[in-house]
Amino acid sequence: MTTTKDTTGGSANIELTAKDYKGHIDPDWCPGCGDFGVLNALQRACAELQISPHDILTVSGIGCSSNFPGYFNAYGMHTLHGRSLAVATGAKMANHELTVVVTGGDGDGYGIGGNHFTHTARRNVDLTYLVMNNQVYGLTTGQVSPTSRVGMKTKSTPFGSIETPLNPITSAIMNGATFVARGYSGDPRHLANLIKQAIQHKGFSLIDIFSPCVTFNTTMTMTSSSRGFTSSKMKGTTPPTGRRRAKRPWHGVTPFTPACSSSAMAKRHWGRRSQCCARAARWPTGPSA
Ligand SMILES: Cc1ncc(C[n+]2csc(CCOP(=O)(O)OP(=O)(O)O)c2C)c(N)n1
Ligand code: SF4
Ligand SMILES: [Mg+2]
Repeated sequence: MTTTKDTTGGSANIELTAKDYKGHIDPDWCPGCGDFGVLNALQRACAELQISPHDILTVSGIGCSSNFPGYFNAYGMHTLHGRSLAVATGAKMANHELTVVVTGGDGDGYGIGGNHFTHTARRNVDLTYLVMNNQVYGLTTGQVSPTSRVGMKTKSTPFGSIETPLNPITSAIMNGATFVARGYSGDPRHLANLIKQAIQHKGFSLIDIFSPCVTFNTTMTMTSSSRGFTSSKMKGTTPPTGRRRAKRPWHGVTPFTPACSSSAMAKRHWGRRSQCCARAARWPTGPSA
C-alpha cells in the first residue's frame, strides 16, 4: 500500500501490484533464461508485502543476472564485479529503513565477491541476497564458475572442470548467515514465498536460486533443476523431512533455520550450526544432467 496525493490535495491509498515493480527497460536476457523467473518472483514478493518502490534498493555486481536493477522499478545500483554486498552494506548502514535486496550471479557472489559473502554473513547484515546460480559465467560467454560441476566442459575447461564446486548453503551457514534457502527460478510463486520470508527476516538472508543459463550451460536445464520439485507441497517454511526430503533434496529453507533465527541464538548454537551444516552438506551443489 502506498499513499499518494490525489487531484484535490487529499491523500489516497493505492494497492501495489507486481506490475508496479516493472522497470522502464525490458530485460535483454536470452529467451528462456532462468533470471526472468527471479525478476517475476521479486516483483510478486514486493507486491505481496506492499513495500513501496521508493523504500526498496536493489544492488548488483556485474553479470547477466547483475543487470537486474535496471529491470526492476525501485532505487538501484549496478556496481562492480563482486562488490555488491559491500555497497549494499553501506547503503543499509546509511538508511536502516530501506529494504535492500542484492542480486547477482554465482561468479559475482561466490567467486570474485567470495570475501564479501563471508564477512557480510558473519556480520549478519540485514540484507536479502538473491544469487542466480547457473554454475557458469554467463555474461562473459561461458567460463567455469565456483559452482560448476566436476567434469563440466566450458570454454575455460575444455576437458572438464577438475575442481570441487563450492557449496553455497553450507558456506553461508558456517559463515553465520541466519536465513539460508534454496530456490528455483522455474517456480516464481514458490520463490516469491521464499523471498518474502527472507525480506522479513532481520539479518543476513541468502537464497541460492537454481537459474539455468540456457545458452552456456547445457547440463543445468529447467528440467534438471526442477527434478522432484512440487511447489504445492513445498509452501511454507517447514523443511522437507524423511521421504519428502529424499524426493526433493535441494529446494526450500534449510533445516537449521528454526535453531538460528536470530543472531543471538546463532551465537549460542555453534553446535547446532555444525549439525545443520552436516545436514545441508547432503544438499547437492547443483542438479546433474
Ligand atoms: C573485476 C572484474 N573482473 C572480471 C570481469 C569480467 N566479468 C564480467 S561478468 C563476469 C562473470 C559473471 O558471471 P556470474 O556472476 O555468474 O553472472 P552471470 O552472467 O552468470 O549471471 C566476469 C568474469 C569484470 N567485469 N570485472
Ligand atoms: S547468457 Fe545465459 S545467463 Fe546470460 S542472459 Fe543468456 S541465458 Fe541468461
Ligand atoms: Mg553465473
